[in-house]
Amino acid sequence: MKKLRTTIVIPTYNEAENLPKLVSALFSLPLDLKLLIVDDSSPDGTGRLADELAKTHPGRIEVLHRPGKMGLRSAYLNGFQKILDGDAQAVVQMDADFSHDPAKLVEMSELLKSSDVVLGSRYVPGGSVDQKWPLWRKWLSAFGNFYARSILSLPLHDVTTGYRMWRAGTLKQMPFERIQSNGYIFLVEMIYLAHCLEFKIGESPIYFADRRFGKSKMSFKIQMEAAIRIWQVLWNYRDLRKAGRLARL
Ligand SMILES: Nc1nc2c(ncn2[C@@H]2O[C@H](COP(=O)(O)OP(=O)(O)OP(=O)(O)O)[C@@H](O)[C@H]2O)c(=O)[nH]1
Ligand SMILES: [Mg+2]
Repeated sequence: MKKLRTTIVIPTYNEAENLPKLVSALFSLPLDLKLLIVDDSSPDGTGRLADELAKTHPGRIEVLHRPGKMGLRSAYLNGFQKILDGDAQAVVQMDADFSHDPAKLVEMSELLKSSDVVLGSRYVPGGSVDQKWPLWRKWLSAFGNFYARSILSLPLHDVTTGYRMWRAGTLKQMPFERIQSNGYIFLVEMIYLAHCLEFKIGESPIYFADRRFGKSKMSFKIQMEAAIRIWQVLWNYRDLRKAGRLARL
């Protein structure tokens, strides 16, 4: 079976210690992979490192340099815009800090054969989070998920995971201009939009490891903000819920 031409979008902010190791772990996989690194002028020099890696892997790594820290939402939307004109058949969203195990991409590619998008899920049987994760973080992640999927009536288990594999054709049908929220909620909003447009969403179990190197950017404030914004997402797509697929025409 011919391998899917897959491009991985990796947003980076201060991931100099992780990036070289992540690149070699990815290119050692039995998959047809290209990488697009979206770096926001990381003070630790991740951008320069990415350029060097691109030189050593000609045609397989591209780097998008952005002037300053602009958040996850625009990092991914800028990345998608750049990729979707190309010949990628599948597009992956993944963090650079080894929280997402590269080896899982093989299983996710398998499930993508019968799905429009596959989530790397911590909350399906076989999925789990790092035991070393502080209790507040475990609790917040599990509750945040329960909260989001209940309010949005999403028949899924892990709606905040940042590890996803999309069919390029599915992403091309997503009205990105309607997506407003940033950070965590951006991830929830994207999968909610895919659900409202009736795309087939699969969940593949993953083990979410705590960040290997570098400082955590997670905070209680970010989570509280997310809890409030969920209602806005519900309101923003009320038309799609009503009209279902028709709304896309
Ligand atoms: N380009 C870009 N990348 C970002 C930005 N914020 C985070 N990232 C990257 O997005 C990915 C996810 O961010 P993380 O900091 O790992 O978020 P997290 O997993 O919720 O929290 P920690 O791992 O505990 O910090 C990582 O690869 C980050 O380097 C940003 O503003 N711009
Ligand atoms: Mg992380």
